[in-house]
Amino acid sequence: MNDKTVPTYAYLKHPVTGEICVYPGDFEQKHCESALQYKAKPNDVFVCSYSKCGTTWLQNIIWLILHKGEQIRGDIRKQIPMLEFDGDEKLNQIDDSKFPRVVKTHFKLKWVPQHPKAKYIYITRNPKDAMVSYYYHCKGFVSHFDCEDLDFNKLFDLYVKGDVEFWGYFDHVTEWYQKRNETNVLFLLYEDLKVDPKGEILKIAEFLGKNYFESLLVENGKLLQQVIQDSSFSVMQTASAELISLPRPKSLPFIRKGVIGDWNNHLSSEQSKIMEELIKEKGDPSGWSSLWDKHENVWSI
Ligand code: PPS
Repeated sequence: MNDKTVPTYAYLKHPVTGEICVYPGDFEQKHCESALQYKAKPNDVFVCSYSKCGTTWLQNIIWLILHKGEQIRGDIRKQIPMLEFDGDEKLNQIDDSKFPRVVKTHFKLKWVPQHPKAKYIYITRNPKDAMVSYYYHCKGFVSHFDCEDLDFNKLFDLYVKGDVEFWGYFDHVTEWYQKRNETNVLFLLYEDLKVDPKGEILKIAEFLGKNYFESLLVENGKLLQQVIQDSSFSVMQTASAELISLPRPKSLPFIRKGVIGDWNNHLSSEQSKIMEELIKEKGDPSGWSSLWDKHENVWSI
């Protein structure tokens, strides 16, 4: 019988290289193989992240910008498929003749299909908060992880070792951070989006294309205000159950708390220190460890 105090994972194999990718436990080899067949198209927009770093928020913002303020209706995965779960067939069913196809993925960089004209928007978040959010993620998605009695401390140990989905946060961020200056990559912080949604939304629109940027500003920035409002935490939390149709307990909404620093309520001082050492070890060589220096409230207790 599975140990219900830790998440269950599926170890799926790259059909060519034989490398292993860690998926939530209820996924099968066919999902991984289908994902790897997808060929990126020139006008695709990839929303890339490690889990729980603000992906859904970013997806919603991109959608609102591309669709001139028209909201996502129903399950977000129907409009914005997830590469590793929905695969080649579902992605190719999306009609991209009017609007670019938007693709969500948590895959490590080298598994993400590349096209020189496609756009890649990466979002990250401080790993202490991402870990806490991941705890509630696993607790809420019993069908994926089969861990009704999830133990926070055990999950923490797995998280810092990278023994969690998609091989963990730390290498994921390192690889994407090194790619951040390429012209078709935009690298964002969850915390920047929290502090300055207007500035970050304009930055995203500019990256998507001059026409999107300009249309946000016409009529005194009417569309910009609408995008800010419809991607706000309160609006998205109200729509949470509709956006994410996979069942979750009512007490654990997918759009949960949406704050900076919730780790203060969960991590022991020893766990906090372990994270800090890891951030230094993994983030100092490429420089991503200083990403949050401008946000005093991220690390303060
Ligand atoms: S997933 O499952 O990996 O795609 O999750 P992801 O969307 O990356 O991250 C979920 C966390 O993002 C928070 N969230 C938001 N915060 C602020 N504003 C808005 N609009 C918003 N939308 C989603 C969500 O609440 C999760 O964070 P926590 O800390 O658990 O609340």
